[in-house]
Amino acid sequence: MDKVIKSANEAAEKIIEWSEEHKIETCFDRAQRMKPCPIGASGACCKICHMGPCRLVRASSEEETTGVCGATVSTISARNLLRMAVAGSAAHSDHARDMAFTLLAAAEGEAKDFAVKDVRKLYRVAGILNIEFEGRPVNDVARDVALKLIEDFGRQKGEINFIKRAPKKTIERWKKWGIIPRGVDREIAEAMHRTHMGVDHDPDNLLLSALKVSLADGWGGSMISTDITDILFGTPAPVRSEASFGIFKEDEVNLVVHGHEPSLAEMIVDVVNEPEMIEYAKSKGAKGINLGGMCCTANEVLMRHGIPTAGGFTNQELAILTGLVDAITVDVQCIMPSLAELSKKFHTKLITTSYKAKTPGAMHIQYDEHRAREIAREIVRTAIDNFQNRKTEGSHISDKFPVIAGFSHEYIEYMQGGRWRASFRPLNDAIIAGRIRGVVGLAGCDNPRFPSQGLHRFLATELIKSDVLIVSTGCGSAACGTAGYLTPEMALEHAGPGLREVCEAIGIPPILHLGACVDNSRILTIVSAMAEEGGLSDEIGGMPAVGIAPEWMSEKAIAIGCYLAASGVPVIFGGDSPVEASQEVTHIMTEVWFERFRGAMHFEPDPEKILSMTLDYIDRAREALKLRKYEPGKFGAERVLMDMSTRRELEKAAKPHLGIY
Ligand code: SF4
Ligand code: MSK
Repeated sequence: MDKVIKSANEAAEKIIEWSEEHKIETCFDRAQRMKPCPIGASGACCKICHMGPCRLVRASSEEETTGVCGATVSTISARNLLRMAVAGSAAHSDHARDMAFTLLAAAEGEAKDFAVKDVRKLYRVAGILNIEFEGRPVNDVARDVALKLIEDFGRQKGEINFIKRAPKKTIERWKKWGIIPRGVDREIAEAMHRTHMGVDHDPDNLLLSALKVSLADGWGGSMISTDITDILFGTPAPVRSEASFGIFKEDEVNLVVHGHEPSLAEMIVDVVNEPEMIEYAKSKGAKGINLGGMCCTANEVLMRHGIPTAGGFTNQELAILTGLVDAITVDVQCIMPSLAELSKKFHTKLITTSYKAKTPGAMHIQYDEHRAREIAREIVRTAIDNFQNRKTEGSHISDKFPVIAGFSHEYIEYMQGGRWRASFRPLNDAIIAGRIRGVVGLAGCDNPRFPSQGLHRFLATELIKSDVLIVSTGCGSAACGTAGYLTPEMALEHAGPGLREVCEAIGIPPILHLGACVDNSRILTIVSAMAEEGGLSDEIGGMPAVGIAPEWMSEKAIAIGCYLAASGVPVIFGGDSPVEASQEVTHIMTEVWFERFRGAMHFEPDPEKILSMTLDYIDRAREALKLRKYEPGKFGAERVLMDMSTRRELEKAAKPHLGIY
């Protein structure tokens, strides 16, 4: 029998083989054993009341089956999708709320370990919120920004503040279809009400609600989180680091930060560099303290500090299987409960830190932003104390790859013209000229139901070959990083001729790492800036841009897909469709949404088809915009991009975080 490839990541595959030899179970084994229920998987199962669960399996092709209450399969699958969008929006937005309260506590002097790091970004956001900032103390501005954004979560009427960052035409479409969100809390509550038994039965209406709640996430929750994180911890600018399991060191204390909320992780970055802490590690026989990241907390500290990443979602168990992790500290989201039992098989301490996210069998150290440094020190000491318990067993892997990360909206703007001419003009011009065919957001999770990370790798390689610039986030970035794709050399070796020229001129990789999954909001502001710059579409819809989540698994991915689709970006998800049971729902999410918003949400299990659909969307958008037909190696005239040395000459004074935009 042919060997089943469980991960396309060679280092991950070696660890999986080691786990099989040692009879230690991972998500890859469970994914093989636990086949999805075909009724639930296609969206045809309803369990929202106790007359059910109702499984809408047709007795024959003519017969329309309904639930006990009479709900059709279209109602049920739309309702299920809406509930996924609600949960995803809640997760991102609750994370954002914690960030807003941390900013408030820092501004009021209550969280003494934190302070505003990027004053320029604070002023930029204050300007958007119509908050006076000139001549005022930084903390006063920060407090007003925090309070105004906190208000947005519970806004009962009107519009959330950041909606106005979208192009006018995009907003008009939202107005026409009644999906401009109020506060995300209200939209979540209303959507849960609508999906309660016996309320909203109209699939189209339910799906509009999915768009509305997701817009509250994208332009509210997630965007708030991204902006506040930049304000507090610095707006990312390119940093060099490393990715994969080889980041762990045999002779140092290995501590991993995992999850999504970066404030504790930020403090841990600080604490592991304290001389007393390093001395303490040495007193326990280690040469030092090695901090690594996992999933999106990794992306946050990679983007801002160059902390290496062990990879994305499906790498979390495998990190423990190396036997080298002395402690793994987790905050919220995408944390496998299996880590508790697995870590007991090694010496690893699993430390939960949020009252919202506990796991039986884990050690709990409650995080509190008012005592951040003290708690971070306790965690780091716990890891150090555990170093001596390290056993020699484990699948030690030395593979690691260089990565360049840190492409914020602001840096992308800066890299195209420097401090004084920062703009999106060169990118638009390169697209107009056909040097860049289009832009793809390659995002979303990695998933053990595929040879994990393989779809990300396949699409990344094929798209850049076709001169498509990729912006990546979340575990999509991790999949690319652990494959060695996040380097400028990737452009030289694999990119098509036009994209290669652009990357060479600016000195960037063809895949730009934008951050965590919450930072998909950066895609919204980037495409809005492209629309504002002119020469392409005057709204987000109609841009030669597509979103892909080839290995998605999380409800957050559904919320992201919905807010991108509502904003005008066609999105293609990999794997089987969770609304497959209803042709009507599928039709609404693809054709009807495209007609109304110029965005859509497809589910397509065949990777080759994902690729051809993506290129087709891009080429059709180019045609509609009357841009020259894309032909590899043939470009029209465009402005000359400034190369790195010219730009450096021009702005020797520009400093990361304070001077890049
Ligand atoms: Fe069944 Fe209707 Fe209850 Fe859903 S709401 S479980 S379809 S009876
Ligand atoms: S961590 S939501 S597996 S991207 Fe953001 Fe990765 Fe998906 Fe979680």
